Amino acid sequence: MSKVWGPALLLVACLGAVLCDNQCENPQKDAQYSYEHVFSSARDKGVNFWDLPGYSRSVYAEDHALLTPESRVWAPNTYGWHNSMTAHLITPAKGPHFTMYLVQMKQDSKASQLDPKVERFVFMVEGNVQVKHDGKAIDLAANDYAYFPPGSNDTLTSAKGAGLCVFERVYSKKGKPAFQHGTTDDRPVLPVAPEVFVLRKLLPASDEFDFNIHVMDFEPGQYLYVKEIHYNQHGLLLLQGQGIYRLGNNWYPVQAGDAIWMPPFVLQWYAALGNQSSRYLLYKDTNLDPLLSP
Ligand code: UGY
Ligand code: MN
Repeated sequence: MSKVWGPALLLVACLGAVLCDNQCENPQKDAQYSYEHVFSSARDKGVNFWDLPGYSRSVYAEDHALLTPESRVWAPNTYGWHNSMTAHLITPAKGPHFTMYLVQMKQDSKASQLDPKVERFVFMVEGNVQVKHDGKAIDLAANDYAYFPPGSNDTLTSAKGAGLCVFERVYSKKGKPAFQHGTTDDRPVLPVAPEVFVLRKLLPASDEFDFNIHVMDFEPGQYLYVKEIHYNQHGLLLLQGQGIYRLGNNWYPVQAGDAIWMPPFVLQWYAALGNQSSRYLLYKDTNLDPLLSP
């Protein structure tokens, strides 16, 4: 460098430094970039859509619905659930004759007295509740259940909190179904051949009951043999596992926590996938004359 250019360049650099201290700074100089998603191995396994703004797997169509956890709307103390939050997933608003909803009971919470026309089934997902039936206290924990017939005066309280899945409907028969309670895995496994899943029914199959709650277990790779179409209605909660649920001509990837509404005659089929067994809870109306019943 010549003797003239050296000092001149130094002067320009110093001037620049002084001026740009306030005015010429690159506004993005301090921006934090993170490009780890471009080549991350996690991306090869699939994008985690869970928190993507505006994205939901939920679908509410004319002939079926898939209700995934990110679209649950929780309401406080709905219809007499005291100190509790409820998220209704299925109601008669879209045609079903039953409701299916989740309840988060907090500390020192209780359920309402039932409308005398309504029967209620409660499945325990987590936590503890106490039922008082005919003066007797019954403690329920995960996988336990209780059925309250129409006109029941029994109470249901939780001292420390609980998570429940509840099914209710207006009783539609002339019988006198009795209070029931128990533990899912104590119920007998019923024959289903040529199906391969494990089936338990939580209520008696006797004629006075107008619905039942099935618990169905599939090992990964097992699937429904019958691609079912039937007049019965279903409300389903996937308690564990993942797989593909076919509803009409839609094949939905599903995972634990997802709920499904199946009205009469929707084509339905399930295949369990992944590395964990699938278990789902399924409302099904039963013992009803399809000609005379809604
Ligand atoms: O009993 C049922 O209707 C039952 N197999 N349906 C279902 O799993 N979608
Ligand atoms: Mn079915």
